[in-house]
Amino acid sequence: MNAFDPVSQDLFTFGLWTVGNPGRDPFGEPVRPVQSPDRLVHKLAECGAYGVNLHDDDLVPFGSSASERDRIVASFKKALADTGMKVPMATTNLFSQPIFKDGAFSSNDPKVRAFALQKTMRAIDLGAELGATIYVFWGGREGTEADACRDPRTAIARMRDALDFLCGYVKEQGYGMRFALEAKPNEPRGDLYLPTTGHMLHFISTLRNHEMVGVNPEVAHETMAGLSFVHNVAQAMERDKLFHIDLNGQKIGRYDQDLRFGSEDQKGAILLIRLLEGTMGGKRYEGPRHFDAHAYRTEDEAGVWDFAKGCMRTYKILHARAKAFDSDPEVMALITEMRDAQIDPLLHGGYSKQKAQALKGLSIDAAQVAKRGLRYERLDQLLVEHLLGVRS
Ligand code: DIG
Ligand code: MN
Ligand code: MN
Repeated sequence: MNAFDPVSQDLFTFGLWTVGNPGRDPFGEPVRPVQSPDRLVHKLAECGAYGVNLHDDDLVPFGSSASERDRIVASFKKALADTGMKVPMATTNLFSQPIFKDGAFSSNDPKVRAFALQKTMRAIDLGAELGATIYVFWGGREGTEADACRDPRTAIARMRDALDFLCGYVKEQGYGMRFALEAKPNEPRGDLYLPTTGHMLHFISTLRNHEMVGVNPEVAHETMAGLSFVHNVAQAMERDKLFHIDLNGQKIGRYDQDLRFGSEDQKGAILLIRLLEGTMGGKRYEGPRHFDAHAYRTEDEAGVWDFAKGCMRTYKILHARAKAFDSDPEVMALITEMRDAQIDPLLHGGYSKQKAQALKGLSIDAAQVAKRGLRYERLDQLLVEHLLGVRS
C-alpha cells in the first residue's frame, strides 16, 4: 500500500459520464467503446474510488420503459452492493435532448419547463433510491445566443420557480437531500445565466428554501470565467454553502477541457487543497471529492484508468505537500496574523460611537506603516519549493 493510494475515506468519486466518456467531441466521433455502468462501478472500485455519481440518462437511457428502467437499476444496485461503492450525488441531464435546445427551466415554452420538472422529479426519485443525499443542478442550456429572445429577469425568475418547486418536492418526499447549484459562464450556450459561483450564492439567497441549497463549484468553469477558483470556493465555505465540488484541470482561455485533476495549474490545486483539507486552519470540507473530468481523446480504456488513478494520486500527493507547507516553521512565521492590542478591539464586534471616536483619534504614521515589507516573495518561493518537493 503506497501512501498515495486512494482509500474510501478519501471520498473520491467519479461521474459515470467521466470514466464512461467514449471520447466524442464536437469535431470527432467516439474513440472508445461505451462501457456499461455496472462495469464502470467495478473498475472504479478497483481503482480505489469511494463512489460514483450519475445523471439520470447515464444509467437509464432516455426513453426507456418502466420495466427496462427497473431492470437496469436492479443490476446497478447489485454492482454497488458487490463493490461497496456509494452514490453520494445524482443529477439530471437537462442538456442533451433536443427538447432542451433553448433551455429547460428557463425555456420560453411552458411545455419544455413542465417536461424539465417532470424529468427532474423522476431523476430525484432515482437518486434517492440509490442513496444520493446531494442533488446537483447544472443549467447547461439555461442561456442564450440571441439575447433578445427573453428578458434575463424572466429567465432567472423561471429558474427560481423551478428550484422552489423542486425543494418543495424533496421536502414532501422526505428525501433529506440538499441541492448544489453548479455555475458555468458559457458553453454549450453563448452565455449561460448565473455564470459563476458568486452569482449562484446570491441567487440561492432569493430561494424560498435557501437553507437546503448550496453550490457545486467546478475548477474548469470558474477558470473559464477568469476567476480564482480558490476564492470562489472560500466564499462558499465561509457561508457553509460548499455542498459539493467538481475537481478537474483547465487551461485559461480554452473551452471546458475537464482535464485530469492537477494536470495544469498545480499551484492553484495545492492552494485549493489547503482550503478543502484544512491544513491552513479553519473548517475542512467534509463532502465528496468529485472528479468531473475525463481522459484525453487519445486514450484507450487503459488510459481511462490511468486518468482516474492520476486524479486521485495527484490529490493525495498535493495534500501531503500542503500539510508540509502549513507546518513549515518558516511559513508559519511569515503568515502568522498580525495583532495590535490597542487597535484589534476597535475592528471587531461591530459599530459603536466609542469605537468611531477612538478610530478617528488614532495617530497612525501612514508613511512608516507603508515601509514594512511583507516577505511574500519568500513565502511564495517556499510554496513553490514544497510543491516541487525540494522542501519537506
Ligand atoms: C458539467 O460540468 C456538469 C455536468 O457534467 C453535471 O451536470 C455536473 C455534475 O457534476 N457537472
Ligand atoms: Mn466542466
Ligand atoms: Mn461539473
